[in-house]
Amino acid sequence: MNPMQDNASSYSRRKFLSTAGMSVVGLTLAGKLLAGDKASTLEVSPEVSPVAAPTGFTVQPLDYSFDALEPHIDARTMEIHHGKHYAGYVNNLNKALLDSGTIFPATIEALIGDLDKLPETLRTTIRNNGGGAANHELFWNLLSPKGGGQPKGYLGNAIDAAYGSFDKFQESFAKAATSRFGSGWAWLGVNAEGALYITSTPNQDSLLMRGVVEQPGKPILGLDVWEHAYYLHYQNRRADYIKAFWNLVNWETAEELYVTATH
Ligand code: MN3
Repeated sequence: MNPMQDNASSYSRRKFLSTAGMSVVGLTLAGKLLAGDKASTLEVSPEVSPVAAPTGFTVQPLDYSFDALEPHIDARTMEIHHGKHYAGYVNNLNKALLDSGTIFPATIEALIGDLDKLPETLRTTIRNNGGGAANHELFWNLLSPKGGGQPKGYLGNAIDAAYGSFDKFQESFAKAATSRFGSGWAWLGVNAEGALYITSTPNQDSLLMRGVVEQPGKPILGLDVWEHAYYLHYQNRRADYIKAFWNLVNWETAEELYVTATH
């Protein structure tokens, strides 16, 4: 089987499963609300329940096992990172939206792209937890036990054109990742003009956050440089973790993101 095709179809399948998963959660929550309301004795069949928008985002499963990225990222780190940190962002995001009675948008990306539209009291919570959820979902999809090597196709050409060579691109990206003080992310993004750029953001800020980050755009490649992403195995050696990251990059996913962002 052509590995590129395999990868693309598994990415689409994951997206579909995630959308399907959201409506299941929506129905479950709607059912619970009805069950808790004593005035209502209506029995609503989930099949005919008119739930249009999702009322809860799901924790997306990894499509590889926790130990699949070893020796570059260890199993225990992946287990805690996915099961505690990432799941925590999703759960906190859902709680903030439910508690405030905010209507759930179709996607987390839509929500964090327009933080200005949210009530001021919600903005920081959604910025941190919506950003955390979206950034990690992207990150999981950009890692693969079969990853590494160099980008080909449109993205490979664009990287060569913008940075001179893949090696020089890696150097610039690693510099952004190393010099991000404290917790944050290093990014390769595409701006409104369709040009590639390398940057980093603090905390869980996403390139999608217009009016918030210095250089908004669409993320193509992201690297989590929070200590929770590497400390168990690498301790303070962030540079070694960044070096190991190149063995895991799923360039087919990055190509898909680049083509979607620029065509
Ligand atoms: Mn993280």
